[in-house]
Amino acid sequence: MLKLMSYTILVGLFGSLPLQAGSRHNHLAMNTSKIGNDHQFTSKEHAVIKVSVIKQENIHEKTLVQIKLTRIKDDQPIALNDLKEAHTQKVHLLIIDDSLTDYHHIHPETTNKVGVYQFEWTPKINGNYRLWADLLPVETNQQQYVAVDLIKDKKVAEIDKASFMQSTVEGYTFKLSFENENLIAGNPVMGKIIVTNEKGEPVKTLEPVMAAYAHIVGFSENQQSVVHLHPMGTEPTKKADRGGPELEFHLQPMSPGFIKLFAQVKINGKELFVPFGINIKAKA
Ligand SMILES: [Cu+2]
Repeated sequence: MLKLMSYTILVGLFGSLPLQAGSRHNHLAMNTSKIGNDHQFTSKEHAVIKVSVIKQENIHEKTLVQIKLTRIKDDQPIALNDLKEAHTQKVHLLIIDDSLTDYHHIHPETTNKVGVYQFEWTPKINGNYRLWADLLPVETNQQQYVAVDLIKDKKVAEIDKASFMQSTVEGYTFKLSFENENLIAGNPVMGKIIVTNEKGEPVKTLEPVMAAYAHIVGFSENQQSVVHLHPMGTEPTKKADRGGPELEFHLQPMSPGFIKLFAQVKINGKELFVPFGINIKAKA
């Protein structure tokens, strides 16, 4: 069976598995400092772009946000030409509230100012929110994640740290399992999500979302790291391609604690965000 790996990189929290030939996307992590020189990893030291929020304005129910991407070393604005496309987009924004329940994946648009990008969104919770920019700078060709607080004036929320391995969204059930029941910091593990419909039948009609059958994003409880990974196996290349019912992926959590995972999938033309909660134990 052909296994193209799609990968992970988490900084701090997650690490990456040894790379297989054919890995096509590096996803990022933050916060890594001691993970080594594997080119799949990125870390704060390797980050060359920073993000700042320059404007937030309420327009009816929505909030218009403008962010600025600048080069860390000389403060020069980052234009689209300075970024490579990763999964069909040059700028992925991952936004999460501090209870880790309201996740948004947004692609901002350019504005007439170089380096300034904007989007509209509506937070579902009256809480604090952090924005992670997931970028692939031309300069380094290494994916990097940088974070900025979007909303920070609210009372700090509690995180429900209970593990949950099954979620039902829009009538579809998603069951998460790992080859080892105990998830240990530092140990790579193979995970699997199985999708079934209301009748319990396997769902084989996962549609491509940004050139993958799923985008699995994980946030650590301390809000210091993020992971963005994709299922292994052949990725969709055209609109009519379909995947499922199994999505297999590798995860290597680097730190103990709670991680909230969201699988973003598309079924019947509708994008679903499927939450899971996992707890990572410290290495004995
Ligand atoms: Cu993705």
